[in-house]
Amino acid sequence: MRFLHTSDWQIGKAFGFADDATRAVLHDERLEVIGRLGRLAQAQGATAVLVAGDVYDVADPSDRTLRQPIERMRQFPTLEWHLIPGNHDPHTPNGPWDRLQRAGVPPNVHLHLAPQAQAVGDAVLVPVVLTRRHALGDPTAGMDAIATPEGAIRLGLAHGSLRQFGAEDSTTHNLIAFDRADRAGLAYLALGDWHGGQCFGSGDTGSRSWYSGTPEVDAFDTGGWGGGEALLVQIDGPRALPDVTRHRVGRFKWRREAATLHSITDIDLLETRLRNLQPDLSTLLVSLRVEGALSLAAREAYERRIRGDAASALRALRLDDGRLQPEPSTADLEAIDQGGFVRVAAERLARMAADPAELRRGIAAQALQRLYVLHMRRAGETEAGA
Ligand SMILES: [Mn+2]
Repeated sequence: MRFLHTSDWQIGKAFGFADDATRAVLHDERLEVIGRLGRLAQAQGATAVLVAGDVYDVADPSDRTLRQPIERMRQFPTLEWHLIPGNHDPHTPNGPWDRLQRAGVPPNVHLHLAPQAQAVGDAVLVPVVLTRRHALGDPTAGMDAIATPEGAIRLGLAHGSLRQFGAEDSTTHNLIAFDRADRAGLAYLALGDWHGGQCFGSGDTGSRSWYSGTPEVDAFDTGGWGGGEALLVQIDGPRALPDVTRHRVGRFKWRREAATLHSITDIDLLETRLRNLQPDLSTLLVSLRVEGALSLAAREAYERRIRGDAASALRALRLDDGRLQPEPSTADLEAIDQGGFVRVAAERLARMAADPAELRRGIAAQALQRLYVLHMRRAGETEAGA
């Protein structure tokens, strides 16, 4: 028995931090990766793809969003795709799965909406169906009692958080018993919910519980060994240990970065670091946290080279620079005005921007920076005209 395990496609995810063009690309790539999964399965001789929940990001996708992944799967008629609902898209009355059932799906797409065993190749699939976002109790508890023919390879398919010893967290829902694979006599438990891949179980029983992670990363923190992968699983018998290989299918990489800036040199180093994160920056999204203090001249360089140039080189740059403080130098203030009322105003704004008790501190800093940029621009024009 040879199959592909994937989960958490999160079709229709909104990506609120990104601009419209980027959002469209990220949405589209979540569909494109279905094609890569299909081609990988075919190339590796797998006949089935198990999708462990959260196909959709929301419980009420538009009709187009609902149909899009189904149409992608239709394009692989020799592959059997097996889907279960997840916590983002539980099986509720008139929910996405009801709508799909009413509209009909291609014969190679199987919606598992009841906890009933079903033959899949040489194995038997034992699915778990979430009917609400947060299940009370262990959603996989019923698996143990689902009967399958004697000697069958039992494949579990479920969505939720594996309960780890000593890590009981009351805020985590859909908790799955750590030893469910053993208790339910599963050769393999295909899990979804965690967007980074991980495997559990060891010793005599080996690793039978696996999270594939999302095939196309959708956040800056995915945990585990990260997302962007699918698992190719080979099982030779009901109690044989699964032979699992990780395959990269994702296109975009997501990274967190942080920097402390005090000078133009720091900005140089940050720009170089961002540009060297990977060869193809157009497939990289960065969440950058910046703190420190910059002169008005250095801030101008920061705006141009980090918020401008580097952000344009990347697929997306999410900047958190609220803690980057202005530190106007004497040279900055001289550049604005040698004396007179503009200089007086600049110095007042500088004092306000430096005062932690000043409510309009942020506005003062912005106004001072704008004053500086305007004066530098005017100085440049005067020079060019002279
Ligand atoms: Mn998910």
